[in-house]
Amino acid sequence: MQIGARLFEGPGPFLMGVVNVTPDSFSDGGRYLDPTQAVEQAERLAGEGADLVDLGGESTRPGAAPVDAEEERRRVVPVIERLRARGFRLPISIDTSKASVARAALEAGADLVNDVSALIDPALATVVARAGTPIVVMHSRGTPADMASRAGYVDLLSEVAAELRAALARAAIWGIPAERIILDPGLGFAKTPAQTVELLARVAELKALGRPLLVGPSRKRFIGELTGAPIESRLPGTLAAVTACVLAGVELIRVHDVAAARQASQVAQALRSAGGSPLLR
Ligand code: HH2
Repeated sequence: MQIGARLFEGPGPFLMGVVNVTPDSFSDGGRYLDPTQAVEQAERLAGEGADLVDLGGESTRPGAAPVDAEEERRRVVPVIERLRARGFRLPISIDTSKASVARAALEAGADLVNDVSALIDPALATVVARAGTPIVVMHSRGTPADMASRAGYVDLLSEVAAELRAALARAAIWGIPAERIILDPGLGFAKTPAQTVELLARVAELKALGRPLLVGPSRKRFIGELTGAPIESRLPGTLAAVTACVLAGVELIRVHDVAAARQASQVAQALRSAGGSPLLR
């Protein structure tokens, strides 16, 4: 898939480095709210081996306070403009569910949209369809305010797959061809920690949807539930999850700690190429 000036082809895995330009993101809130710090962090992640970066101006953690579009634009657009002015060479993804933020970010130099709302807004779809960029369509239910109460599934895997398939159908109607869509099971979004573990363990089944997969396990609550580790100490658990993603054939992995994830993914990819993954049999 062409994303910006780069071609993402082959088995990957490609690493998406996270830069949250927010005061309240669950693991790095407040650290990169200042545009200078956000720019430095994006450049640091590029130096660590990120293949693309994901900029977000609104936290999506459960119960996060909504941010209006103007404030979200004010947070992310200057960062994109500065990165492009400085010759930043990686594709930039804009993590937003708001059409006006996506439009402004794409105009400022972003290359793709990361939509954590499972593409429910036709206005956002129209922006992406007109721009002709790729989009990440992530599975979720409801909003960060109510998603925790919507984690009722009879058959988790088939319901997530069916809801992603429905999002692909909406995208087609709204003018976004399947070739431009990356699918994401949405770890932790309208899922309990136990459901998140099941989804990660069975993520290879979602390859039947026929699109590249992106998975975001980084520092998430299921790791804390399994290990008791606080957010700032979840890197080892994150790397175990990154390894599982690579062995399952996931193409893109969204992480905060790119250098460490790069090493884990290189080893996991070597194991996978050597034919040793039972997940693939
Ligand atoms: N997870 C988060 C945010 N955006 N996008 C995709 N496609 N997949 C994910 O799993 C995903 C995502 C949550 O993590 P983070 O950005 O660190 O936190 P916050 O939402 O609090 O800013």
